[in-house]
Amino acid sequence: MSYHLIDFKTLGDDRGSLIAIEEGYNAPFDIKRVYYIFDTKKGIERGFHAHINLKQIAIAVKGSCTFVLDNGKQKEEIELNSPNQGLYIDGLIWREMKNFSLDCVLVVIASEHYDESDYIRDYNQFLEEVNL
Ligand code: T46
Repeated sequence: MSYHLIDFKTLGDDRGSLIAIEEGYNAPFDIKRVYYIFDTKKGIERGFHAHINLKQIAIAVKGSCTFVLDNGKQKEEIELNSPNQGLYIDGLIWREMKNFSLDCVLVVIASEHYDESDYIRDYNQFLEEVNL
């Protein structure tokens, strides 16, 4: 279980910018799914779960939001506010998302198809899993 920020190389020219995310290069897993979160209402908080196996990269391609990441021992807040940066999260990290700007578009690239059985949505169960 771990997380870190990834800086994406911007491929730009005088027309503007472009970023490519490619399996095995700047995405350290096989990409099976992409989803995006947008139109998040003012004051809404999301997440409140961990994953058992899923690896993901979250990118605020527009606007900003804050991830609260908890490994069962300590919590850290990371603000995503740039299409040039992705937050890689691997497995058993409890995550909460907050402070969504009204224009935030959060793109998430995932290593597995959607599977509700991979979610741990109970914080005490998460702590038990982390301490196994
Ligand atoms: C995560 C954070 C960053 C699907 O049917 N397919 C999907 O691929 C996803 C991601 C969700 N859903 C359904 C399940 C729920 O009925 O969409 C609804 C909202 O999902 P959820 O409440 O899990 O959304 P968030 O924002 O709390 O969490 C999401 C991801 O689920 C999660 O994996 O790490 O974003």
